[in-house]
Amino acid sequence: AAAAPLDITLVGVPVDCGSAYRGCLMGPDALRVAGLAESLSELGHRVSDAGNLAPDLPGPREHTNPAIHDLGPSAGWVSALSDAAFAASADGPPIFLGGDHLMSAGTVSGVARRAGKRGRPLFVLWLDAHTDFHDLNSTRSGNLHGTPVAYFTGRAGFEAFPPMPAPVAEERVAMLGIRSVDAEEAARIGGTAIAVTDMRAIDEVGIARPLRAFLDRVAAEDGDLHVSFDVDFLDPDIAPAVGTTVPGGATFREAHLVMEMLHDSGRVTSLDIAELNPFLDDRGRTARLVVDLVASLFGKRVMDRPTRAA
Ligand code: HAR
Ligand code: MN
Ligand code: MN
Ligand code: MN
Repeated sequence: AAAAPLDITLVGVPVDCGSAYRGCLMGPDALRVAGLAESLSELGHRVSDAGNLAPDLPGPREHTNPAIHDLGPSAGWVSALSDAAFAASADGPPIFLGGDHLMSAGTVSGVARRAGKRGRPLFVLWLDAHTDFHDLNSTRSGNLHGTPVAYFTGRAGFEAFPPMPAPVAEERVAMLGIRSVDAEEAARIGGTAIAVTDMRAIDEVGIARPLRAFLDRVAAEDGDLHVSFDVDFLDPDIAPAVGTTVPGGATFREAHLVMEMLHDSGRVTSLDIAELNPFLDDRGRTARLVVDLVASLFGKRVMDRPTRAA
């Protein structure tokens, strides 16, 4: 069956100051070149490309944690993204084309305001090798893409960022694919209500069961659902274009199954694509895989894939 047509807005977020590896600023254009808009249009959706966003003026640049770099520009991105995400989510689902994962501090800020305006609870599905649960005091790398989940769940330690307007409740956050967690993050996330499904759990019970449980909770509360897809969720053998590869990630079929189940849920109201670094790609294969996965999320079926025809 054809997917119900949606009004999808693409928002380019060429941020790469949250990462130690330069290159994520080319992510939005790589996704465009790989045919993102065309593949969504082919599914019957109305797609508009809002172009690339620019950061607001830098915020404070000094912090007592000497490891932190690019604090001012990072705060400027969060501020600009919060407004842009709120605006872009008015009529249909926005897709935010990153950009490193710092982007999600801003996108979730904006879509949380949108959900609040609709009178719905916001849920966040975090697809990532990493928990990104540092605050500005705990990060040892100083790479602020390791902090967005702590920020948008309203934890302390983000005085240099714009205030999170409507913090997401911990019990409405689920993570899938986790396999690299720093000690400070592990100690703190264990004391929260965030549902962390690591790769061992996926090995043991499969990826569908924890996702189904989470989607049932979104439906039970009639929630909005933001999906934050870090490309390093995928195994580096199939998705080499990320700076922080971690072996043992989601397979091609696990990733498509997640996207297909998300589509079937009918719940997804916004999407981030984070950490794609085209400078590290192998003739565009990671970008093309990501475009295919996004198509699955927006209604493309594996059985429709021409390469699968018998
Ligand atoms: N935990 C590590 C740090 O804080 C790495 C986290 C960031 N890496 C990512 N985000 N790609 O998911 O430096
Ligand atoms: Mn602004
Ligand atoms: Mn991440
Ligand atoms: Mn990651």
